[in-house]
Amino acid sequence: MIPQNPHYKRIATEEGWMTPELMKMYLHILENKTIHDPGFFNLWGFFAQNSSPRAKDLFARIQDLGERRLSDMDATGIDMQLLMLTAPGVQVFEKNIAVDLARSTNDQLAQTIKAHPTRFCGLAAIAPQDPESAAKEMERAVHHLGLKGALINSHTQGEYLDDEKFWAIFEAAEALDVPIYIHPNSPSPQMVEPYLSRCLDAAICGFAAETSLHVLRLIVSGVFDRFPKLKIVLGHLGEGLPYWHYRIDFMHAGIVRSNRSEGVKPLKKKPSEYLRENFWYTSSGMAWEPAITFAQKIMGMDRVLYAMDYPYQYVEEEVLAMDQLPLTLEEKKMFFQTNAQKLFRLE
Ligand code: 1DF
Ligand code: MN
Repeated sequence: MIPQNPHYKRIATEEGWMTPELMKMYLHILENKTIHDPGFFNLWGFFAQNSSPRAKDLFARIQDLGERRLSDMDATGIDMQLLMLTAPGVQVFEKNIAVDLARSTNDQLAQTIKAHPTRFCGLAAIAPQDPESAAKEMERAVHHLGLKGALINSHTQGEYLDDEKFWAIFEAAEALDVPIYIHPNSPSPQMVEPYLSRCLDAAICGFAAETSLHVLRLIVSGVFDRFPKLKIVLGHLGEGLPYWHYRIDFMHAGIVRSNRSEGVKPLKKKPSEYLRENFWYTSSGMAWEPAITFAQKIMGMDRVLYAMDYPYQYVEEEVLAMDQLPLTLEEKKMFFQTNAQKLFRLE
């Protein structure tokens, strides 16, 4: 049992959940091989079907929105979780099924939050397969369910959001002034192959490769010139991107100058300026002082937020280590509490 911190609330901002109904649907895919997505099979073949203690434990925890989760939060000193439907959410399903499932899971999430409003808040699942419906669902979730933004688990069946057919989603997020959390997914079918045989496709590396690729596609496409107020949240301290700002800026400028690719047009700003102005990073799975300090230095103190990534990363003493970060009390409060309250407009 880790006591609450007297100086700040600890809000964890990338916390996974799913319904038993969704788990059944994943099992159906696994058993009947109804989709082509090797990353999905490797990830959920483990968590849904493996008999190791880690998989069994996760299987139970991820589906619980009641006593077990609350007692786990108490045990690890977490005051509040920002809940998001675990990856890949509804994005692996056929369009109409995904649209319905996003609605029904968002309704269930809203019920959970209503039952424990001081412990839970959440983001809406949306189905990018149907961008217009996704935009409408985001609006419904924010205006009628009290959810704080939307979640997209990187690629949708191998497609990336830099394709303009998806931009109704960004238009809605900008108009509602709510963030979109781009959570990792396994690398798309086009890129996953060499990751598989060494089990590098999931959280060890593939997630960050896939998600950072997605973000760079977005930036280079000019989406932030079209939607300059768009707010994007990334986990895992920005999926490696903070380390790359300098090189991305240098190389992008060269590609533009030499007119090297049809897919690269001049932008109003440098890539790193969008990363600093349109993005927020959470510390999910990266409870590591040098990396957090570096991300804060690159992004600013007000853009790095605490996350645990429950139940995938469930480390009891993690918050105690984070309480010891080399920050002033005011900065620690920003990291654990007020940055999240501002970005997600929590009460
Ligand atoms: C894993 C990690 C799985 C994260 C996740 O969702 C996830 C994992 C399926 O360890 O396989 O959200 N994560 O964000 O690091
Ligand atoms: Mn996660």
